[in-house]
Amino acid sequence: MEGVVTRIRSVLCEVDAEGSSYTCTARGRLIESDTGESKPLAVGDRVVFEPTEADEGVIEKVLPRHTKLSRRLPRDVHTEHVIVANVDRLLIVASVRKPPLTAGIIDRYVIAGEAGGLEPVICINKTDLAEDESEYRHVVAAYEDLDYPVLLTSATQRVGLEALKDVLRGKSTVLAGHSGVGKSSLLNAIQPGLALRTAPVSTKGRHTTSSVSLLKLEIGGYVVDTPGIREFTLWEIEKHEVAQFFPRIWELSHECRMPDCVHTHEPDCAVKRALERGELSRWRYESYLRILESVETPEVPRATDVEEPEEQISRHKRVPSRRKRRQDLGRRARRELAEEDEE
Ligand SMILES: Nc1nc2c(ncn2[C@@H]2O[C@H](COP(=O)(O)OP(=O)(O)OP(=O)(O)O)[C@@H](O)[C@H]2O)c(=O)[nH]1
Ligand SMILES: [Mg+2]
Ligand SMILES: [Zn+2]
Repeated sequence: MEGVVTRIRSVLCEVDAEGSSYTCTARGRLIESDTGESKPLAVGDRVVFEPTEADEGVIEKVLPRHTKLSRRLPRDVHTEHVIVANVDRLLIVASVRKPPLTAGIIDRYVIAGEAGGLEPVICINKTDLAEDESEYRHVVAAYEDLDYPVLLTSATQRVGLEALKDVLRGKSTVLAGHSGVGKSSLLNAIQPGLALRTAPVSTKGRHTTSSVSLLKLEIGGYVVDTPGIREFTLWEIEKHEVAQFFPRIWELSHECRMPDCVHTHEPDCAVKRALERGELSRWRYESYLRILESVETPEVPRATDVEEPEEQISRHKRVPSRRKRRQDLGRRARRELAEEDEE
């Protein structure tokens, strides 16, 4: 049968196929792989599986992905972590305050989205906490200038939800952004039946959503809720490629003297010249510099975001034999689902 992975927990995947949900294990090589991916299976993957019981099965293979949102694992430059596969849009959620609005993370996600074939949309939530619009106006203007749609929402005051629905309707969309910005709250606001867990950002560094999951929307379409990720480091982007994601800088770069100019210290650089003449926004140039730097050095993690998704399958963890896993499967699945319900 063919289905879609909706959630991954430890060595178990939930797969939706023909209107039913199956709890599946995967063939060994799909769990421990040498493909340079930390976890060859991701939520959103289309898979071929063999049903073994009424609601259980074994995943045989993963079909090719048409999009992916990836990051580089912290402390391991050679390992790609695919957060989600095959979704159309990336809704980058930030908040006006609590946590404060920063452009760095938005830029990073915009680039990861573009690189993985997803359409980025920016959502600035918690507008109710702003004293006035000037707190976020510059951010809205900057991304609208780049032709990215920007939504302004308040999940608690129910502001901007119709526009949000228009973005989500009939598409598959992944929500990403720091812990506590209100990703799960926004989804609950447009579909209360989802009943996703939400909580104030705690000082103990706890995040609320603990695993990535694919959910069906009543208005049509799918959404993927994700936990805030501590270190979102870009995967497979080289320094000289960064400018391609900043259209104005890219345009100017053709006039730089050095063919591999990264516009920081090189002589006769058209980008720096435009900056001095006020023809390029300093704010965008600073974003560019931050991304350039982050391509080599990971961003400073926020205490509240998860270090590793909890369901992460470690490459070094010993994988039990298939027979043992099958034996454990039914019992574990039932226990984990029961625990989930309690949350
Ligand atoms: N004032 C205000 N608070 C909000 C708004 N949206 C969410 N919150 C609050 O912000 C806190 C965090 O919201 P969550 O929805 O759990 O945030 P999240 O982005 O899902 O966080 P993680 O799951 O940890 O990544 C909760 O206490 C929400 O009630 C908003 O629009 N305005
Ligand atoms: Mg959440
Ligand atoms: Zn240059």
